[in-house]
Formats: sequence, C-alpha cells, structure tokens
Amino acid sequence: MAENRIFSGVQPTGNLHLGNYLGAVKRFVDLQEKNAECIYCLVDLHAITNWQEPKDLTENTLEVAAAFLACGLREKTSIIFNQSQVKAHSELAWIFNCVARIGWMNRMTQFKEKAGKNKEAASLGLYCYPALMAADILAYHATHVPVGEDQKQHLELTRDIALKFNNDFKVPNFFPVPEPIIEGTATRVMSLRDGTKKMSKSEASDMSRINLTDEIDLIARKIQKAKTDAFEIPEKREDLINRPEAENLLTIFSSLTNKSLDETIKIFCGSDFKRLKTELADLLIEELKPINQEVKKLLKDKTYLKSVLKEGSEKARVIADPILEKTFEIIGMVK
Ligand code: AQP
Repeated sequence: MAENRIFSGVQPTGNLHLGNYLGAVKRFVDLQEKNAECIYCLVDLHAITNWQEPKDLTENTLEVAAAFLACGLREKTSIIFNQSQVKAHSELAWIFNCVARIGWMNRMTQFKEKAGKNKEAASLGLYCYPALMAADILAYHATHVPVGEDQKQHLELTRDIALKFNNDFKVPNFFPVPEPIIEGTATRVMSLRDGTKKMSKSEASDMSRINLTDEIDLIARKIQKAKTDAFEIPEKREDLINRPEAENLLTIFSSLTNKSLDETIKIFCGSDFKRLKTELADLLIEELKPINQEVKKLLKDKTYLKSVLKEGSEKARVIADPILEKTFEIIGMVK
C-alpha cells in the first residue's frame, strides 16, 4: 500500500469556477509540488447522474482537462484521466452499493439538495453517487483526499464503507480509511449573488460565479456587481456574523493573497466595499488571466488533450486493476 496516495475528482459538467479552483484544483497543484503520488480524475460517471448532452460532456471533459493543465498540474507528474476509462471505478462501486446501507445514503445532504423537491424523478445514480465516490478513492487505496467543505459528508461515508468492508470480510486494513484534506481559507466559496449559497456550476445566474474562462472585463463586472451590504468592513471577524457576502469577498481575497481572514480584515477595516472590490478584481484578473489564456491555447489541440487522458487512464489501471482483483478474491468470486 502506498504511504501517501492522493486522489480527487472534479465533474466535467461545465466551466470550472473560482470555488472549484480555490477549494480543489489549487490544492491539487500544491500537493503535486509536495511530491505526493497524485491521481486526479475527471469524474464523467458522476457527471451523468444529472442529464448531460453527449456533445457537451465530451467538450466539458476536454475543457476541464485543459483547465487542470493550465492551473499547473503536469501529466508526467500526476495521473490525470477520465473515470469512465478505468472500469474498476464502476465495478467497485457495485460492490460498495452492496456494502453501504440505505440508511447511510438517506442521510446525504447533497442528494437532498440536488434532487430538490421531486426526489422520485431523480436518477438512481444520483442517490448512490457516494458509493461511486468511495470506489473512486478506494480503487487506488488512496490515503488522502483534497476536497472542498461540501464533500466532507461523502468522505465520511467513504470511511464507513472502507471500515465495514474490512470488518465484514475480516481483512483489517485492506482498504485504508482515507483522510480528507480540507485546507486553505476558501474551502467553501459562496455565490456572488447570495452569500448563503455555495458557488456552483449549476446555479442559473452566471453572475453568481467567476469561471476560469471568463474574460477580464467580465471578471471585473461580476465583482463590481457582487452583492454586499450597507455597512463598512468591520474591525473583527466576529462582526462578520450575518454578513455572508462581506465574509465571502474577504475570504476570497485572503485565499488569493495567502493571508488569514483576520489579516485581510485589518487591511480593509473601516473602508467601504468599493476599495475591496477594486483590489479583489485586480487580484483575480492577475491570477486567472494566464490560466484563461492557457486553456484557450490547449483547447486548440484536442488530440493532445485526449492523449493526456489516455496515458493517464493506462497508468491508473495499473494501480486499480490488481486492487479490484484482490477485492473479488476476498469476496469469493470465482476467477
Ligand atoms: N463553492 C465551492 N467552494 C469550495 N470548493 C468547492 N468545490 C465545489 N464547489 C466549491 C470543490 O470542487 C471540487 C469539484 O467539485 P465537483 O465539480 O465535483 O462538484 P460540485 O461540488 O457539485 O461542484 P459544483 O460547481 O457545485 O457543481 P454542480 O453545480 O454541478 O453541483 C470538489 O472538491 C468540491 O468540494
């Protein structure tokens, strides 16, 4: 078993936004630079738990692959691939569907949020999404999983599945119990239109999020139009209670400058939002402009992007296939 093996995934369901970037992809790059063994997956099987136009799924998969590379992931250092090309994910997911309990799934808040009021019409895949996520991680015996705050509950379920499997089949430590890495100041970036909601790809208003592919004038406009309140920036963090929009903008600023929220509050205390918004827009443009340009450049060479994913899936299979085989053997499947 690897000492430290990192696994994480991103759904190719549209443009990556600032939440995906600060909460996940930027952390992926940090871990890569720490020489950890990193496996980063475009989780296309997760994406289809909600309807995706086939043409869009293809384009979005290549676009997220381009964004990974543009943000600093290197295909020779990290394993980068799309989930559907490594069959171990879906095969192990079936096994975990039989390990996980319906009561566990019923507690998942993300299903409740995504299914909305009409649960009967949601796909069965959306319901058992966390078992597939457990398979993604455990198919590699991954030990650490960098994610945003919203994935914490799914990670806990992955840990429960690993423990139950090891216990049911009396194979202590066969599946490692993975640790979440939820680090940095921006583990939950909020919508620019409503500071109580997570920034998300599926939110109807494009003004609610900064996309990694937004042009610079659009980034500036989105920040200028971001919802705020009528008060000044306070002196203390405690005074941000019930001011989610103010807290969100200050948190994004902190994350981009590697400062703590307290340090950022000191910089802006007493000023109005105009100054914060201007400085924040400048920072975002400085950070995202090179990524945006690189994504556009990479998307001109789809053959190259496909070759990155193909090579990545070959490397991923080398790790996952023997773990799946061993799992079948433990369960008692005849070969
Ligand atoms: N707002 C966020 N703040 C911090 N981290 C976030 N992540 C997502 N939104 C935020 C993290 O990004 C990684 C990839 O997420 P995903 O694409 O797999 O799925 P998601 O969480 O469902 O992302 P979206 O944008 O909200 O998509 P939709 O709208 O389709 O549901 C994960 O590590 C996640 O924590």
